Amino acid sequence: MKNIDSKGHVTGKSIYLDDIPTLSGTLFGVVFDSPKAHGHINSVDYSKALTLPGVVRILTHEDVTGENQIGGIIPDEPLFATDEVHFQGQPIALIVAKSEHIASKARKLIEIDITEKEIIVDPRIAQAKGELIFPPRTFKMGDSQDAWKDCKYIFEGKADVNGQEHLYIETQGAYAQPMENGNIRISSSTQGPTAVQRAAAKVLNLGMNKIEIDVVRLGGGFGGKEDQATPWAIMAGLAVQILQKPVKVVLSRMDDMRMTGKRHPYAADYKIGFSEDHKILAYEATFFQNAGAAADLSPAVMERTLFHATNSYFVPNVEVTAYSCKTNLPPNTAFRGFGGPQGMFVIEIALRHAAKEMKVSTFSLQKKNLLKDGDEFPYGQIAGGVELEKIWSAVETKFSLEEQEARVAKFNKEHSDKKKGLSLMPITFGISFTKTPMNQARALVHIYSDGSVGISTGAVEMGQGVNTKMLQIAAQMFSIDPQKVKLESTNTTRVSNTSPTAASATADLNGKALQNACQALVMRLKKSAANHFKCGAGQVEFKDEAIYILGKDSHMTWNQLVDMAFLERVCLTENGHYATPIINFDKDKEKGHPFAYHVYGLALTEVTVDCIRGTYEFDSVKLVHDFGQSMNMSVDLGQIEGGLVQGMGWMTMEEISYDDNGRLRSNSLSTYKVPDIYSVPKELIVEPHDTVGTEMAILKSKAVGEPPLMYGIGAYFAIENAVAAFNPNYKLIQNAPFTHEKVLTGLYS
Ligand code: MTE
Ligand code: LUZ
Ligand code: MOS
Repeated sequence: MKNIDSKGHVTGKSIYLDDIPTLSGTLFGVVFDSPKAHGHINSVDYSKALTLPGVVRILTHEDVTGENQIGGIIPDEPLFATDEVHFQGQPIALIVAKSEHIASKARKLIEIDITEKEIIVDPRIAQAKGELIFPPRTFKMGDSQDAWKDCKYIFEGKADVNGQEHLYIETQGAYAQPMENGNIRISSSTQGPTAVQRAAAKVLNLGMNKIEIDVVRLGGGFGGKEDQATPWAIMAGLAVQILQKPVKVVLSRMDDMRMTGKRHPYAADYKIGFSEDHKILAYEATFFQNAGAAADLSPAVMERTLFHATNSYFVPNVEVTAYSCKTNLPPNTAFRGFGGPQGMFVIEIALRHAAKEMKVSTFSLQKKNLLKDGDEFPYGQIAGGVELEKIWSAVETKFSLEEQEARVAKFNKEHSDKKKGLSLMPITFGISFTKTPMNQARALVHIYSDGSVGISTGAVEMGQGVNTKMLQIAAQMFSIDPQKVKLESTNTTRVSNTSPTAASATADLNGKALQNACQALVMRLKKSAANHFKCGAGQVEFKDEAIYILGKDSHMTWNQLVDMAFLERVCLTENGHYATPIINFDKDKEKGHPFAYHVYGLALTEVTVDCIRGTYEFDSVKLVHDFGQSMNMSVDLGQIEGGLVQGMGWMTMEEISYDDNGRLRSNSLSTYKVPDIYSVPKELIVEPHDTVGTEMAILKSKAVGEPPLMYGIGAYFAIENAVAAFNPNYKLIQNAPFTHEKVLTGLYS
């Protein structure tokens, strides 16, 4: 089954926030934000802006009817700055006008006087000064301090990895409308409708029941709308509450890039020790997470860095500590992989470092230390269904690894101006929200009296194809034509208290809730059929819209059965609930079983570096991925391809740059380079790993949203190997992304 959105997308008929027809009288909001990264606001003069014809009102913290607070995990982030600003781009006011153009013009007329304070942009400096968002955490297994004495080889170093701009095609935005009795309806481009609803209720001093959030789909989220879709929706809601007019707030690209947080940059220290036979005996790391000026999702992101600090390797003695460092940057947030990629990058750096010093191939170190079934993760979960060794041999044989290595070596011998590099990047990614209570979902199913079906879940479609998967599940459960099923928008009045669409777990959680709802309806309808045919409900079967009794076609159709049940006054609506079993995590002990399962895979990357120019092209990425039993291979392949290229962009060309004053220099698409079709590897092969899958995944089809991003880390190491092939004196730079400038430096220093 094809993605149900493909036609709408290519014909331009799919509806995004900005396609919702505006009601007459709609007003438009533009955010006035801080021009300084840290300081005390002495005064703001709105008088000139207010006199501009068409400006209706300028809302500030003084207009907030409830609490001026939007922090989700820690209440440390005001909706509008009061007397202090903590990052450039921090919202101070919302200019509401008759058009966006007028509001933008008015913004230039606002005068602000700020006394600047010390600006910190470096997480190590923040940590040294004790500027932390919350106390550090440590995951520990075995005794690394004691293990150093048993190590034949020990290596220490530093690794840095930059952030990443989400660059969803659809920028942040919301459209709010007044309803009767003070109720407000907000269409929001959010991954977390309930997060928006909860925060809006707090700021507007209303019950959550008075605020309805509706989401049709997003033009991409990638984590950037898990938490950070909230302020714009609340601003629109607040303007509605005060002005009783529909209000739309959609950020321009540059406003979006300046005001919103990104993937967290990390700095790290590591120490790794090996036995004589190259087994990792101990690993220690300290992570300095650049959180920005407020917590946002940083505590959860930091936790996942610790969860994935040993990537796909078994290490008996581990001690990893992370600091969430408060800096004067926009609060950084969720981004595909959610801190996991940063943790994995550091141990891959450590392995590369060790391989260089030990004069062995990185591949041999990686392979020798792969996680096996029954191994314990530093957080206490016992690894199950580990497929890494099988996947490794699959890559060796399916892609003739030795031949490829020989071919690359030959090429490098024969060429002096171009060099090729290879890398292998294994991934192990835990599926579930690491905060156990978030692993629950609900679905609402209506069977209409004509036999058609409408389903609502808490899942938000953002391009990942979750709606297609939901529709497939309902059609399969009822054994009806998918054309008969309609997917409703994600709406808090139909499905409440939802977890955000995140953690790659959306299809699992919402799909299983949907299965439960459908199952209850199937049982009810079977009972009606059994009464009619005077048989047991267990003898009734649904097959291709026909009702079978004891394996024989009864000549009653699905539509007829539904109609009959309706006339019998059977309830044709059901709400399904699902909560992931087994999982748990004890934060005091930092031990538990947080993940329903893990996703495994291995990517083989080949790059050619132009050693005159410092440029590079990716010849191929060939990977073996553990889909379980994919329920929709075309959707899942799309996720692998997109995730991989997004990860490659992060590791190669995407370079977020803030100056020492906290000003974003990479503030538009002319200064922030992202992968395009030419960046895609010339050859891209995705081989599904042959496996049975797990019952914890929906229809045994494992979560696929985030894991493939981490294959992109292989791009960094492939480039590095090519550079090292050119320059025997190459010193490891240990700093991603590996931009062309860094390649040139590496080649000629
Ligand atoms: N794919 C597309 N096309 N657009 C997106 O915004 N977000 C990613 C991933 N794939 C994203 C995407 C992220 S960050 C996550 S967590 C998952 O999709 C969320 O959806 P899922 O839980 O249904 O996999
Ligand atoms: N969001 C979240 C996530 O709140 N918790 C998580 O564990 C998570 N993991 C990945 C992506 N988003
Ligand atoms: Mo994805 S970072 O969980 O939105």
